[in-house]
Amino acid sequence: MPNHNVRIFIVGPSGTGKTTLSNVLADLTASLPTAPHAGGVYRATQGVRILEFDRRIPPLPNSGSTRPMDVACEVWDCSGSPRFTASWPALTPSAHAVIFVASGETRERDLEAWHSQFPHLPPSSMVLFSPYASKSKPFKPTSNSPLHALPVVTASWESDPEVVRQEFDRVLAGVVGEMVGGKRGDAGDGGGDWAGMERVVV
Ligand SMILES: Nc1nc2c(ncn2[C@@H]2O[C@H](COP(=O)(O)OP(=O)(O)O)[C@@H](O)[C@H]2O)c(=O)[nH]1
Ligand SMILES: [Mg+2]
Repeated sequence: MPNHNVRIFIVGPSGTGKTTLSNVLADLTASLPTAPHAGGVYRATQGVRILEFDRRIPPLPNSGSTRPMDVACEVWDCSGSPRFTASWPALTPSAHAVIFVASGETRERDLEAWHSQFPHLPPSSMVLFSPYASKSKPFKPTSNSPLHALPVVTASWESDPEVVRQEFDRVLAGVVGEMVGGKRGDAGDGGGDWAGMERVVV
């Protein structure tokens, strides 16, 4: 049985690779879509797709334990379409962590609009993925943006999936550390399902 339940949102504009990243994290590599440049067809995520899987992370520093921890992850692969923004305020407060995915073409103010949906989360529970391989250049927040406080990971999930998983585990460890310290509640029951939500248990 996993020790903790953590809910992670993956957000950002359409076509930046959120669904691909979610599949890599859940080890669903067999179901990775073929990129359009390789003859595949882009399918936009409708509403939100929830992936449930377990991760084993190293013992927390200063915890006194030498045992790895099993974490039940609930990854919310969110649609980047503005059609779904009305649902955001009802959903985002339950997030323990958030991963932003951006390309070099992403407008900073668009990503800041997503960022403003998570005022309850510290920067340590956020990370910005901008895979260098997929686009000409990574996204780089300007110094006066709230996004500037976040680590930017440019590793590609195609060539460096282990680096991507390590960064994910680092964010998980931060959240679990706060749960152990009593600063956060658990995700507990995932709540009901609704139209526009697809749940995948890995
Ligand atoms: N070459 C390459 N293509 C990618 C990468 N990540 C995503 N893609 C492709 O970009 C398209 C959009 O990806 P998707 O994950 O659906 O983006 P989403 O709209 O943010 O969920 C898909 O056709 C993917 O196959 C990447 O790292 N490298
Ligand atoms: Mg998608």
